[in-house]
Parts: sequence; C-alpha cells; structure tokens
Amino acid sequence: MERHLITSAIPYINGIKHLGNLVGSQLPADLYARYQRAKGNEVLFLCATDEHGTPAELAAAKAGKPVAEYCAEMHEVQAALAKGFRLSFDHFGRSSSPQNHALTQHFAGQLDAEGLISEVSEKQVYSNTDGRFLPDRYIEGTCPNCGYDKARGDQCENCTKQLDPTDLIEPRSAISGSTDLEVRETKHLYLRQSVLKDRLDAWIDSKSDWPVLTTSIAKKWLHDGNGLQDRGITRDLNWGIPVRKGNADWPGMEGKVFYVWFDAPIEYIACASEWCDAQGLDDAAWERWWRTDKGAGDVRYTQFMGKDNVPFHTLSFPATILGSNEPWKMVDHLKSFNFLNYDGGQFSTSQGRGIFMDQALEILPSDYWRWWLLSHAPENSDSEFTWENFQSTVNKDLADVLGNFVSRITKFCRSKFGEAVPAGCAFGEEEEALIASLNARLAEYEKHMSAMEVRKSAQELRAIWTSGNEYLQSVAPWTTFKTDPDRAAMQTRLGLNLAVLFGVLSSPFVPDASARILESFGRSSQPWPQNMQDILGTLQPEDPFTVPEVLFAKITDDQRDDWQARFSGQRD
Ligand code: B3M
Ligand code: ZN
Repeated sequence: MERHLITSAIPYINGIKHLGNLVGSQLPADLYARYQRAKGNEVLFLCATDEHGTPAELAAAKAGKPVAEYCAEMHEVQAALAKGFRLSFDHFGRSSSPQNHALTQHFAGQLDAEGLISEVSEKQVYSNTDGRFLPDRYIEGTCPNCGYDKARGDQCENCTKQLDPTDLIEPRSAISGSTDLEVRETKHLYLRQSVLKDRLDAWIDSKSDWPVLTTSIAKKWLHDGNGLQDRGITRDLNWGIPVRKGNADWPGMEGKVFYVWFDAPIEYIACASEWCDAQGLDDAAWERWWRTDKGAGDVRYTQFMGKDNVPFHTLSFPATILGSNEPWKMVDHLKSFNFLNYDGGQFSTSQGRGIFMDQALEILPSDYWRWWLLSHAPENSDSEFTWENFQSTVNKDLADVLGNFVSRITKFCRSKFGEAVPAGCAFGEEEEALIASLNARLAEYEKHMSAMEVRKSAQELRAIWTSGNEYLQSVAPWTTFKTDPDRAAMQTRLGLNLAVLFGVLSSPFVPDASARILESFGRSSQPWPQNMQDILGTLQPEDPFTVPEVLFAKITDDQRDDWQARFSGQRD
C-alpha cells in the first residue's frame, strides 16, 4: 500500500473563493485524494484557511469585527463550502492555530540557531492616527509621474510606474485617510536564503519529473539578476504569530509578527498536528507523515497550487525546511495550474465578477461544477468558463451520457425483467470485445489519474461512459428481447454491471452521483476494479435494484441566460 500526503494551497480567509480559485488547487487535490483512497492507498489530505496578513486585518475592519472573531467566522463559512463541494479533507485547519504558532516559532528559532537569520533596520511609514506601520500598498497619494490622485505606495495603477511610498505627493493612509504620517526606523528579521542557494539548486535538480513550467519558475528566481534574495519574514502588524525563538522571547522583536507567507506553508505541517489533536491521536500519528526519521520515508508528498504560488513552494518553503537542518518531509511532486477566466474576462474578487463558491451551490449541486471544472482544468494554458460551454458539457456528458445510460438500462430492466438482475446466456463476441476495450481504457484512466493529468482523466472517463451507451445502442436489448429473451437478459445484466462500474470509476469526479448509482444497487461502496471481468460480474442474477431518480437535470436556455446576466459583475 502506498502512502500519499496531499496538500492544497490554503485559501486566504478574507472572503469566499470563486470557482477559479477552487479549480486551481482544492478541487484537483480532492480528485487525486479520492482516487488514491479508492485505489486502497493510505492518504492524508490536508487544507486550511490562511488567516494572517494585512488583507485579513483589513477585511475584518471592513466587516466591523475583531480580526480573531472575523477569522473564526470565515473559517466556518469556508469549511461549510468545502463540505458543499465534497472536498474530502482529512482535516481543514487554521493557520492561526496554536499548533502553527508553536511550529512557526520553532522553525524561526531553528533557522536562527543555524545562523540563517539576520536583523535588518529599515525605514517605514508609520501612521500616528492608525497607530501602525503601513505596508506600501496601504499608502495612497498623487503619482509624481502622471498626477493620478489614487496612486499606491508600491505602484501607480494609472500609469503602472513602480513607486516608493516616499515618491508620493501628499501621501495618506489608505486605511483612515489620515495624512499624519512619519517615517520611522524599524527592525526586521531576514531569512538568509542566499546562503541556501546551492542546496536549493541541487534539490530542484533532483526533481527530474517536475513539469518544466515549475522548474523554470524556480530556476528563474534562483539565477536571474542578483539571484535568490534574502527575505523579510517579519512584519509590524498586530495580527499574526508573535516573533519568538521557539519558546523564548526575541529581544528587539516585541510587538512584531511573522510574515504571512512565512507561517502559511508551515501550516501544512501544523495542520497534520491539528488533525491528530482533533482525532485524539498522539504526535507519532502525524510525525509518521512529516518526519523522515519517524516513518515518513516512504510517504509520497504532492502539493496542488495555482501558478502564482509556485515560487513560494519551490523556494521559500523549501528554504525554511532545508535551513532548519531537521528531517522534515519535503515535497515530491508539485502540480500547478494556470488561471481560469470568466466569460470574456477575469474572475475578480474585488469586482465580484464570476461565480463564487456559495453562489454556485445555490444554483446547482456540486457534481455539475466538479465535472465542468475538472474536465476543463487550466492545465496547459489558461482556460475559460462560458455559460454556453457549461450548459453543453453538463447536458451532453452528465445528462445524455452518464445519467441517461443508468436511467435507460435500469428502466428497461424493470419493464421487461422486473427489479432484479436477470441471468441470461453467457457473454458473446460483442461482450468480450467490450470487456477488452474497457480493460485498455481502465489502464489509461489509471495512468492519467496517477499522473494528475486532470483533463485527460476526464476524457478517458467520458469515453468509458460513452462505450456503455454505444454497447447498448449496438446490441439493442429492447429489439433482441423480441426474438431472443435469454440473450437480452444477458445484455441487460451486463448493462446493469456497467452502471456499477461507472459508479465506482466516476466517484473521484462526481461523488454524489456515484453514491446514488451504487445505492440503487444496494451498495454503499464498491472496491476499485482490478479488471473488467471481475467488476462486470459484480451483480449476480436475482440481485435486487431500484431505478434511481434523475441523476442530472439538463440546463435549459432560460436558466443559462438568467445565470449569465446574474453573474456578470458585482455580487449581491
Ligand atoms: N493563501 C494564496 C492563495 O490562496 C495563499 C496560498 C498559501 S499556500 C501556503 O492563492
Ligand atoms: Zn501614475
């Protein structure tokens, strides 16, 4: 049995995610986790909310809530949506957990002991009215270049010129609008990544099976310009993980917290410890996934993320781990995604453009979304959601092919043989040919699923469904029945067994429909097939079944037009 540790990039806490976010990490991670479990492998699938940083503070302020309270509430909202989409996390943690506090402080202390932390004094803008330092993008003013009056301290949105906050004319706080600002000296910790450059380089070279997209991004950061830069890992914020060296104070760092991107990936590990605590297990249970000295040597660790997160996972987080000089499990495979666009533009959280997870579930069950998103995953390039494509995919693949097959064969059987599997004669040539072709397709499907080739997997699964329909169409038991009822019974028995097969193989993609198919044959689950001969003999003559309710409803043109208008911008 293989052991798979699987993590999805952890979504920011500051709002509900859109479908582009979902398909970029959590959903394909779930597909892979479900597949590995179905194959009988041991899986630990983790995700969490990413709760620190300025965006969390500002979102809480906007909601008029203390930030801890805001995060606790939003965590529950995101957890409920994850359930709604059937994301099968073994644990959905929180980067603000006590476990992550302790572990992040532990790593910082360890990196310091290894001589990899330096203290740097910097000048930064302080707002007296807000009582806090302001990150560059929270300082606004007039652009010295084009005169735009809402330029940000890092960049002018109007003329795109890169700026320093001190370049701005009449700078003010973007939080309160106050102009009572001053430049203050403040001290920060830097992780000396430059020292780790060669080790990171060698580690990346050892990953010969990584996609070029991934390694080229990492290599670019390692070698372009001045090479890998040291990185500030602390911030002057109130909300976050206090800067400490393990359990000890860090003199001069009082009132400061770690940078959100320092503690967020550490949550992948802390989340496993949260999972143990939630299950009442002892530390050994999570360490066997994460410590190579405590049993994680045979674990295969796969991360899922959007392409914009690749540098943090190929360089920053590995720098933390390698630098600690402790035997932590490092990532084996990293699956990254391009972006999903929305109906001729981009999904936009700030403009409320596109479909958000809560809205999606209000209009259709999760399987519809899962199937479209996964079968159109932005793997090799960006991809686009359009309502026309969504409608035709759902109607063709789910309603006409999968749904129709199951409904047709169960209804036909009920009408001619009753609600029990008929026996009939032995398989003939057509059946043997179908079985041979399905065996080959199963092997392809498994190959793509193991390789996380999401679109190819979906194509192969669709082809498997289609071959069921083609078989029924070609042998036509409703015609055979008139002349050779025994043969029609055999064809029907095979058809019913094909429905069971589809239920099993489809479960990573459309878990609810799969469960309903299997339920109608009195099964709560069904082991993954070893070969077609066996699985197509699952249902024996006399086994009872029921005709399931309609599995997938077609999307009408009116619904499509209505939804298209409703999701064109500014969510309600
Ligand atoms: N929260 C960004 C994102 O969701 C960030 C990922 C953290 S992964 C450790 O795209
Ligand atoms: Zn400008």
